[in-house]
Amino acid sequence: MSVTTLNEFIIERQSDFPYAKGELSRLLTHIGVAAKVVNREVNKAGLVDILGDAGTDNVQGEHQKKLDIYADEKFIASLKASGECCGIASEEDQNIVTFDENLPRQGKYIVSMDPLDGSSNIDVNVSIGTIFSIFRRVSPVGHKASMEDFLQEGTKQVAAGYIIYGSSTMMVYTTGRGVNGFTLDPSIGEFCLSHPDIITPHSGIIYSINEGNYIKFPEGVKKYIKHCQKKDIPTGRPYTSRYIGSLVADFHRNLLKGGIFIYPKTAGYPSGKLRLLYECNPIAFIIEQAGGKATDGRGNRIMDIKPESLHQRVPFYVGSRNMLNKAEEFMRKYGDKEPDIKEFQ
Ligand code: AHM
Ligand code: MG
Repeated sequence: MSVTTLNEFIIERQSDFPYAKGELSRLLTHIGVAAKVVNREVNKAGLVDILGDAGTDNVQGEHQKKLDIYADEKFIASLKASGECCGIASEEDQNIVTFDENLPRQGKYIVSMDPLDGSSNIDVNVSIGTIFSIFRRVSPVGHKASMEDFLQEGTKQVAAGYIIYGSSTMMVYTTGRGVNGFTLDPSIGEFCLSHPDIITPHSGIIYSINEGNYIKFPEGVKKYIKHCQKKDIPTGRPYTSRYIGSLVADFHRNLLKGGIFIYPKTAGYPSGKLRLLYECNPIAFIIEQAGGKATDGRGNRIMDIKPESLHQRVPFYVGSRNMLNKAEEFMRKYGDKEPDIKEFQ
């Protein structure tokens, strides 16, 4: 049986891009290497003293776990070493990371990433992930990366993907020519092509949303949830509710099985919780390449939103096309205004 490793696949696909010089390929390969290093630590999280709070807060004011910091450092080091990446935006860093050395400044790409997403799940052995989004820089090569490199619309992404550290570890990515998934074979230490040309079902039977926030949701979302729960045998309803609380894991399941994931705006999170640059845009690129859809629930395509700041949040509706269309119909009909936070204080 022949196996295609991630590195072989990346090189094979390089010729998809007529003027490619292997730079993006090198960048992707370095992401794969960092993923393996992080995977090793995630796997032994329960064994070593790396588990637990680092005692610092990240820019969102959320508590950082030690593994978040470890993953952040490893991905930054690997991207820098690739020589192809001139700057990084990370959930864990307030400002963009730029480099003084000549080699990375010659890099033509920038990367936005969430090095370890779903980190509240680390110490309970639940799947977590890394999410990344790659753009060509717009600032001149040879200089430091600038903010405008990062504030590009998602439509300009040249590649995006995620790594899921789950019951097995996988890397799923797109360069705009479909979506492919690779499973890490721990015995040889290689990501092997296991899910070629992923297409998400047009309809599904899974809805994923944090229903603990129900009373804080806009009316349209409440009504859509009730729609999902209502019996209607021809359409497969009632749908089943699945919510891990780890975006990569919730999305990965829905991508393969069909479903909808929603993190709407809520009283308390008037722009939603998830971050446009390094959570929503890369996931949106993947779902569109797999035949699905990603919007803000108001008919605006996520990848068309012009980012205004590095850690910008956006309401996020992503998944199977038919389910997205139905959810948006409810939003139009019943409204997307979140209740006033004062009601809950
Ligand atoms: P994080 O980046 O701090 O880990 O937060 C993002 C996570 C996502 O993985 C997940 O979809 C969401 O937060 C869950 O939020 P909630 O616990 O509010 O449902
Ligand atoms: Mg995150």
